[in-house]
Amino acid sequence: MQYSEELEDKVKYINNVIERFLPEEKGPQKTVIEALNYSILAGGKRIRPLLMLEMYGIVCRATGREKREDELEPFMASLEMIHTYSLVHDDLPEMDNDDLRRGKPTTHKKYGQAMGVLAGDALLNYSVETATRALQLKDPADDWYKRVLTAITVLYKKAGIYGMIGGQTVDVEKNGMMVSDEELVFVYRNKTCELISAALVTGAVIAGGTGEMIEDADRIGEYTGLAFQITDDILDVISDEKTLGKPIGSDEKNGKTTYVSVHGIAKAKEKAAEYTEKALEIIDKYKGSGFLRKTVENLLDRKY
Ligand code: GRG
Repeated sequence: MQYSEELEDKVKYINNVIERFLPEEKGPQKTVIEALNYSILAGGKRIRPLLMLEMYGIVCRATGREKREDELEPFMASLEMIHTYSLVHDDLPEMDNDDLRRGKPTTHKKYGQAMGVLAGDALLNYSVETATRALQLKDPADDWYKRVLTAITVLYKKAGIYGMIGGQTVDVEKNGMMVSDEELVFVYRNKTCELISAALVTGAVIAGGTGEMIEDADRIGEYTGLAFQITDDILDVISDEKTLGKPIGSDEKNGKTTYVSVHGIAKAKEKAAEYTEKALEIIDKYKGSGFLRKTVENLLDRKY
């Protein structure tokens, strides 16, 4: 099968998983559930669940553990909920104040600001409710509870103050200021890389990977995340609103220092390629990692 067909099948499968875990739109709280479902079903590349799925398969192969994708499903859905909440809150007037996301009106534009805040909160809370459903999947007798609790610890640490929220805090506080290279890397590592690492590490943990495999997953995430964020900075300058599904020039509008504003497009492309190469070096240690390799390579040439 061609890479693009395989990708399409996998994204279709991931979308189906996400839909299965979403709450029913009923009850007096129906509006917030509608806003939650609207935000997560608005589209998106589903990169994080895809990376999780690939790392899970690679580590199952390396450890000889039977591949049972159903054990990963609550985590794929949960991580996409965390990611979506971060986008919903990032778009709020108090943050980036954007009207368009994934080609559709942002959640607060469609449902109002209060529902925008609540839908983000609901997504984060529901992500925990979703991840903990994994506990019901298997008998606790084997090491299943240990793997699930380790994965949950990884997910929420990397999404929290020592991860994504920490990076976003510095990003918000430094808005409109020149920042040093060191501060910029801190923001990128935390705001972007930690959630990408969370995907890969969760896949490795649920597959019962060794310490070395989990460490490798974390490093692949860090390098892929740095390349991903620099590419995001480039697209914010060179793409267009229709392709990107969100307004371009948002970094400049918000007075943000980015790798592109400091070093220019050519150097940014070089740096993103360099980080991608570092991720590929680790990926190539593993048998059956061809699809992950191609995915990480393709992120460099993505158009949105
Ligand atoms: C509000 C706590 C909080 C955090 C916000 C994720 C984030 C932190 C801000 C969004 C803006 C931004 C540039 C984030 C960096 C990560 C990134 C490039 C997100 C976009 O991810 P994609 O391209 O989006 O995977 P889709 O729509 O494809 O899922």
